[in-house]
Amino acid sequence: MTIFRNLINGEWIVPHEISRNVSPSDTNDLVGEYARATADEVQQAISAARAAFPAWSRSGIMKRHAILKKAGEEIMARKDELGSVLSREEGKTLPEGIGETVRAAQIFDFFAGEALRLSGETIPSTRPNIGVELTREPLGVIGIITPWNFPIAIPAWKIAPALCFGNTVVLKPADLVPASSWAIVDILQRAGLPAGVLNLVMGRGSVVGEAMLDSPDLAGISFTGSTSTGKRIAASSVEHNRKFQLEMGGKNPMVVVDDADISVAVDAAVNSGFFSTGQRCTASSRLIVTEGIHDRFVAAMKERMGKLVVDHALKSGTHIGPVVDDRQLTTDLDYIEIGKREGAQLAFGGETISRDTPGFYLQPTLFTNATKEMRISREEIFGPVVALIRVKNYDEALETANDTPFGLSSGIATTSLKLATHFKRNSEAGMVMVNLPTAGVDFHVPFGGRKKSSCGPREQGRYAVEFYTSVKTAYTAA
Ligand code: UN1
Repeated sequence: MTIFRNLINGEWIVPHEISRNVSPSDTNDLVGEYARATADEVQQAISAARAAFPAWSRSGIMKRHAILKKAGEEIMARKDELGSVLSREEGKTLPEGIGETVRAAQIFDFFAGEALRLSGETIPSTRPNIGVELTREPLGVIGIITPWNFPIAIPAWKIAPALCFGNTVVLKPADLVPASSWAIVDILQRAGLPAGVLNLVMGRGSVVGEAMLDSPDLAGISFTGSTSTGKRIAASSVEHNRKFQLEMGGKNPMVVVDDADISVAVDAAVNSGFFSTGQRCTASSRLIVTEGIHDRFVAAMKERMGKLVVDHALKSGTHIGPVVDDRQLTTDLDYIEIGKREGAQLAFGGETISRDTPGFYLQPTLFTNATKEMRISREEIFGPVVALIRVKNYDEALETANDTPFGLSSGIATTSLKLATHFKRNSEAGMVMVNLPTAGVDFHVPFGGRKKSSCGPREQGRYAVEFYTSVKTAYTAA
């Protein structure tokens, strides 16, 4: 079997260590064998990216535009194949895998355009006969560390803007899902990137991630993943005076008030609670429901949940694929036990299921009668496990929605313009959705949260320029 290698300075490197990329839908299905980088190789990758930076940063916008555009076109042309590899390695359903691949292609297309739209400002000085110019320049080498739950979209939305604005990159994808990152690196390399501009160091966080954090030569790190790793990245970045951008956990509330359209509310709650197996930092893991609609909403949720098919990610008709691996399944099951012990009522699910293939299948799970103090209402589980909290009225719902250390996204189901407007203004989240799932965002607008969810400038859309460039203020006496 081919071993997929790391890319350093334009060379595919013979590996010292290998990881087996196994499908969570079928643990007998080996997606591929992938290299694991050593700390030394990480240093070589960073040095290569440093050496490539001066020429790449001056390569001109047309070259960067052309490479990103070409890469986006190839990803789009191969969406079915890449989407299927993604679904095999991560476990989300095939339509979800293909959808995510299309999103990655659109992101490359968007940033191909952004390369051409980079602009600055000229401003009169406070002193006569002096001009002030503001320009944006790339930072240098960017370290990119990505999670397992969006194996192609998240690498795309970090790599594309980094390259677009003239930075060079060292990419470390999650050890669980290297195939999608390997594919985009291969595509970008063939699209014409000079050696060293983009380097791939697949492997373990404890080796590869740590070596990146310890390096004084990274000008910035963009990270999506757990809160604990995010804190480590922040601490090491302060030490090295390096820019950082962190997207971490969520415990996103979906408020359902008495006047909600019940089918809209159930659609939004089921989608954002259980699709992608609940493994999205934007998932609605708390449903906050007012008294007048509570019983009808719970009954409608249970009915819908009964129709959800949990099965192999590639099977047609599957709504929910497996949990990503045995460790995450253990975490989910531990939280289900915690919920029961805390006194919440298990209204649906809670059990693992067996299917034709050996995989990590778990029923979508709903707890009712949860309180806002319970751990299942406060801690991010990252699985298809949702806690429903009953409240008296909208005011209590808003207060409960905001009573969380996190602040990524939030949602409300209502037919009232007044409540929708009030919620949009007063929700303490970076992204607010009205009559929509809290997950499943557009690729061309800013993404990010508040409180413990995020740190640093927003990702995506035009706002991505904030992280990936530094502003220069130049004064000229005329
Ligand atoms: C989405 O909801 O469409 O890790 C994207 C995550 C987020 C991405 C969510 N950074 O789940």
